[in-house]
Amino acid sequence: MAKSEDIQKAFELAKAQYAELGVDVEEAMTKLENFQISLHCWQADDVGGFESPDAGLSGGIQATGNYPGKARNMEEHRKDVEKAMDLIPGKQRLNLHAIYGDFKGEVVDRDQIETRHFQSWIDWARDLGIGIDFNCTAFSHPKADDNFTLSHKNKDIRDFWIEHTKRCRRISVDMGKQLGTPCIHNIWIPDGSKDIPVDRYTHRALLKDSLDQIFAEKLPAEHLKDAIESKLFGIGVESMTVGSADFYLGYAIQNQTLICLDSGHFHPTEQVGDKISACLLFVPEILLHVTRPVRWDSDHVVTVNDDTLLIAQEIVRCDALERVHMGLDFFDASINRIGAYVVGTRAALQTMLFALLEPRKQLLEYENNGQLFERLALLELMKTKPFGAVWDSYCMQQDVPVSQDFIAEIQQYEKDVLSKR
Ligand code: RNT
Ligand code: ZN
Repeated sequence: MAKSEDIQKAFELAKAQYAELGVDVEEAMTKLENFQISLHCWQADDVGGFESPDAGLSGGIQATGNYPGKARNMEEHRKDVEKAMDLIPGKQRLNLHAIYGDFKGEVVDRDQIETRHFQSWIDWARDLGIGIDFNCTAFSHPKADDNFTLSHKNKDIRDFWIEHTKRCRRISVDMGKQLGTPCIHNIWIPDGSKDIPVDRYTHRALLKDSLDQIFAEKLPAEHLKDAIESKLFGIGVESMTVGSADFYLGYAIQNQTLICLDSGHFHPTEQVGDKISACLLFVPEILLHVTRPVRWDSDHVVTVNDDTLLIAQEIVRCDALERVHMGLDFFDASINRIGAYVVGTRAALQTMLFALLEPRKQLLEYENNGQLFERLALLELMKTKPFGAVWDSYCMQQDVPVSQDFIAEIQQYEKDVLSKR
């Protein structure tokens, strides 16, 4: 167990070192506390959901691994998410997918869902004092079997998904209203084709028309924020994705929706961090799906790496903590799933804290004076500063396990709960 006096002592020393560089550590910690990450519900059960026990995952996404202890029902799922949240400093939101409704054994098709199917989630969130974000689910369904949904050439299929998405937006409004914090509804669809199509244009025109129909219903902005998520490719959808980056950025700018940038949805040499300042000039707000693409869109657990750091740094450097919403989007079934949640979310928060501890004034001065060696030197120096002491103190202040202590807690949970499933 880490000793609280030692943590406090180390923190005081750290604070002084940062102060020397003009960094106010307490202010950074307060800003971090107000920055809420949206925890994706789908890490708990490999994007399974509660529609039917044996529904397979489709849409070109995949959770690999078969680690024992996966949540099999809503009760286990909530317990796992609560456990993860208990081990992460600060408050998080929950990011729900439509397939996670509380259907109570009833078969409810996607074009039939209503707020009542999510009421128990809203009540659960209210009890925890957290907000909810929401997603329509346009995959893992017979009407998405050929990987076309909102851009399908068959009008009946398109209409089915339009109806589903319209309902999801209305449910989002109820979530936002009841919980007193706007719900971000994100649209991601798998639409695309494995081999080279000869008619991309019609699919994209159809997607545009479907979105126009969906957004034609004006809903209160104080309860709902609309986001749309682009992608480069998926498994089995390698040659063309209808909702590409150009498509959705164009749509988001024209319609002033949020754009959702997923770290795994671009060419590996592109950096999502670089896109933040560009998008902020043209769309009102940004949603992020932070994940770790290892060689492809593999959705590994987030770690503190250069890509995640640049995202955090750009949010802070653009002074956009209120305009950029961070959701996570990894699903690793090969390790303890609660451990994955905790490591990934803590890592995302750590990158934010690291960015908030940057000596901004000095760095800017160097840059504006053309003192570029000095800028590089200071950026490198920051990597040697006692960041860990501030992080530990933050965890202690937030009443969550400090340093390595969360590892034992997850092992205990595995022993007591997960291994009995
Ligand atoms: C898929 C997208 C999408 C999904 C979730 C489950 O490539 O990233 O956001 O991961 O909706
Ligand atoms: Zn995503």
